[in-house]
Amino acid sequence: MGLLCSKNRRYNAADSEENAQTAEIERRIEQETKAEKHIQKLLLLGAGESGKSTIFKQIKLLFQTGFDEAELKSYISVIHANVYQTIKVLYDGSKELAQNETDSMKFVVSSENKEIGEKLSEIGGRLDYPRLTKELAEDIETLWADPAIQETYAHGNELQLPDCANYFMENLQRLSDANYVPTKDDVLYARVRTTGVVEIQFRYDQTLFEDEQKNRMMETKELFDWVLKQPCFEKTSFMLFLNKFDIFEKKVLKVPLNVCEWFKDYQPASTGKQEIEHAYEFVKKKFEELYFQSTAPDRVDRVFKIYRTTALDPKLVKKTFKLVDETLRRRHLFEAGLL
Ligand SMILES: Nc1nc2c(ncn2[C@@H]2O[C@H](COP(=O)(O)OP(=O)(O)OP(=O)(O)O)[C@@H](O)[C@H]2O)c(=O)[nH]1
Ligand SMILES: [Mg+2]
Repeated sequence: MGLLCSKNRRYNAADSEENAQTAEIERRIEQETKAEKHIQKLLLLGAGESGKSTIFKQIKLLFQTGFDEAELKSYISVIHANVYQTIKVLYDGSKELAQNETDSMKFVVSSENKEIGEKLSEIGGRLDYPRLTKELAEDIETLWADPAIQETYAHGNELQLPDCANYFMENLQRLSDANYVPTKDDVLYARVRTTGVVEIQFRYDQTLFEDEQKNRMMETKELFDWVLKQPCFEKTSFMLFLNKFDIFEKKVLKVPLNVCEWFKDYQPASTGKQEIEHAYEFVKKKFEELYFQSTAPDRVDRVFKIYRTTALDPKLVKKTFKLVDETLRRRHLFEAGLL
């Protein structure tokens, strides 16, 4: 924040001074880039399923080598696994909802689809999944179209349903082709749990896969607060990505933000796009407050910025990373005494 103040002060100064300054910064950036002196290290921390791996994939696609055919093909088994996991969660979920929900009948799968459901649920529980054949894909399509499964899907936040569910269910024919090669989008949607990485989330009405009692947003809050206080991150800049904005903007109009304990003082102000902005600004402010609880406002050795992202959207990721890069380079020059 201090950095921004400093930048603004200079921008208020005479134009010529500003131009000379900008030219000098650009010259230095170019020089450093050529000398590869300016290497930014990025550590992505976030709760499970928040989109860390997806951001890394986008970086690879946008700024690095992309994926060759062999790499694309290596995702086939993961994508097929996602299909089986999805249909199992939905079928098992429908049985559970049929027992517990008040309006239970709407979750009961039609008798002719029950057999398909049992078979697919068994496959989905295996450690090794078979390759997705045309026959299996047709079974899955039939079950997916069952009204009870669609009702269950609408209750997805109560189940541990992967976000890629709808996308893969809509593409079953292509996915089961004998010569199937995943597309870039398929790879971005593919969901594989990364191990060994500390697990941010923008989900306020879901519990954690790891702990079903724990709300995902509360987990994120605690994680962020913890990270901010760690001595090893004392001088680290924080770029907070509030990811899955696409899901947030749909959800916020249906599920009030105040279902989450941290947001219980939230009051909806309007409808449509304005309400989305209002809700987003509220969440953003909560994270800013949290940040300033552990960082004095006049600190200039730590930068904190918040971005709304949709990791699946290459244009948005590209734009965000350009802004992040610019911020970090400025910080670097600030430290070097040039700003
Ligand atoms: N709709 C939507 N889906 C997303 C977004 N970002 C990621 N996903 C999907 O969410 C799922 C989980 O994303 P990952 O990148 O695997 O999450 P992660 O943080 O690496 O998860 P762990 O490795 O388990 O900690 C994948 O199916 C992604 O395609 C987003 O911005 N919008
Ligand atoms: Mg991951």
